[in-house]
Amino acid sequence: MKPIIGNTEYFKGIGSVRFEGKESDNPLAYKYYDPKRIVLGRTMHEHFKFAVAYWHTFCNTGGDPFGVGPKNYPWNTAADPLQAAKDKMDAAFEFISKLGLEYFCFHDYDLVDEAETLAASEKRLQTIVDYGKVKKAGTSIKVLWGTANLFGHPRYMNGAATNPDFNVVAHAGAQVKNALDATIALGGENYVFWGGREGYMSLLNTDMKKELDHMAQFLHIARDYARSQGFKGTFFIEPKPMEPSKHQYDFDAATVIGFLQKYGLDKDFKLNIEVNHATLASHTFQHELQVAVNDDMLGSIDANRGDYQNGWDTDQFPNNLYEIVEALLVLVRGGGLKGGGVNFDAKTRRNSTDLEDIFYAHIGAIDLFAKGLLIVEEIINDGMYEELLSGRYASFTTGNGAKFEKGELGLTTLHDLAHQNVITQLSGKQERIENLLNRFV
Ligand code: XUL
Ligand code: CO
Repeated sequence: MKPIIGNTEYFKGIGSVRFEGKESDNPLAYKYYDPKRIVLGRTMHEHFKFAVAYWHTFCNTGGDPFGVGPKNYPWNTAADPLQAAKDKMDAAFEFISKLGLEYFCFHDYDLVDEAETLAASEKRLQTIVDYGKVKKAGTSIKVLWGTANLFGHPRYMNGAATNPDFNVVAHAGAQVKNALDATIALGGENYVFWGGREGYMSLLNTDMKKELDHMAQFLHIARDYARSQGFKGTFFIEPKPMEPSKHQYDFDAATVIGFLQKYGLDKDFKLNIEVNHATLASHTFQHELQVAVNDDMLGSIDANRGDYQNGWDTDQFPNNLYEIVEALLVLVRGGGLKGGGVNFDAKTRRNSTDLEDIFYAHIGAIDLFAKGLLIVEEIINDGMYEELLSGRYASFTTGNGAKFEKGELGLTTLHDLAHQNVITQLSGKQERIENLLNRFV
C-alpha cells in the first residue's frame, strides 16, 4: 500500500515500513511480521488485524497527574477545532498506511474535540466523518471498532448508562447513536462498550440492581438502533475491574459473560479483552482469553501490558515474548478472534517525545505478536504440548470417564465405583510443560 499523505507530510523521512526479516538491522522494518505469510492455515494479517488506537497515538500528549503533556504533535496546532481534526486525520492515515496496516479504533471525541453543546458536537463529528469517508475511499483503511467517550466529561461523574439521572442517560444515548453512525459511515466492523464510569464509588449511595438493569436496557436499545441502520458487526464489552470507579460493573470476562447471558445480550455481544485490565483483575491475560473462549465470546483484544511494580493501567506497548506465546496459544487453540483484531490500546512513555517513537512502539509490538505466532505454530506442530495437556484427561476418553461426560452416570454409581477404584497419583507436570515451551521461545 502506498503511503497516504495529506497536504502536509507529518512523518518526513519515514517511508513504508516493510518486512525485511530477522537479519535486518533497520529499526523501521518488520523482522517477523510478514502479513501475507501463512501460519497455521491463515495469513498473519488475518490472524491479527492490527489496529492503531486513535486516542493514544494521535491525541494523548503524555500528560499525567503531575504535569502537562510534553509531546508536541505537529497535527495539533490549528486553533480551529475542525482544522485540527482534519490535520489529525491526515496524520492518522499517513501513519497507518506507512505501517502497512488497515485498521484504527476511535472514540467519538478522539476524531474531533467535543463542542459546547450537543448540537455543535454532532455537527463537528458529522463534518470530520464526511472528511474521513473521502479519505478512506479507494484505500483499504477502515475501522476495527468505534466507541463513545462516556467517561471524560464531568456530566458522567456518576456514570453514563448507569447514571442515577435520566437526563445524563439520554445524553449518553445521543453520544452512542452518533458514535454508531460514525462507525458505520467509516466502515466499522465492530463497536465497543468499555464501561468507563459504569460502576460506583460507594454502595451507600448506589442502587446496584437498578443501575445494572439500566445498563442492560441501554445496551439493548443501542444494539437495536445499530441493527436498524444495517450494522452487521459484533458489539464488544471490554471488561475492567477498577479505575476510574472503585467497583466497575464489567469487572472481568466471567462477570461480563454472566451479565450478557442474564440479560439476553449474548448473541450480539462478545468480549474485547485487554491485557492490562486482566492483570488489574488479578488474572493473567491468558486466563481472561480462555474464559472468553470457553463461551465462544472471544471477539477482540486490546494489546498492551501493565507494570509488575505498580497497580494501575500503564497501557505500555507489549514486549514480553513469553507472555505473548502463552496468550497466543490460548487464542489460536480457541479458534482465533471472532470478528475483531488486535488494537494497540497502548501509549509511548511520557518522555518518548520523538515522532518516530510511535513507529518503533507499533513495529516492536507487531513483531512481538508475529514472532509469538511463529513460536505457537512450532509448538502446535510439534504436538507434544497437546499430548501432555490431553494426557491429563485421558481417564475421560473411554470407560466410566466417558460415560460420566455423557451424563450417563449418577452419583450412586460414582459412589459404587469409588469403592472399587484405586487412585494413583497423577502429576500436574507443570515444570515439564514450562520447559517444553522454553524449547521453542
Ligand atoms: C480504558 C480503555 C479504553 C477502551 C475504549 O482503560 O481501555 O481506552 O479501550 O474506551
Ligand atoms: Co482498552
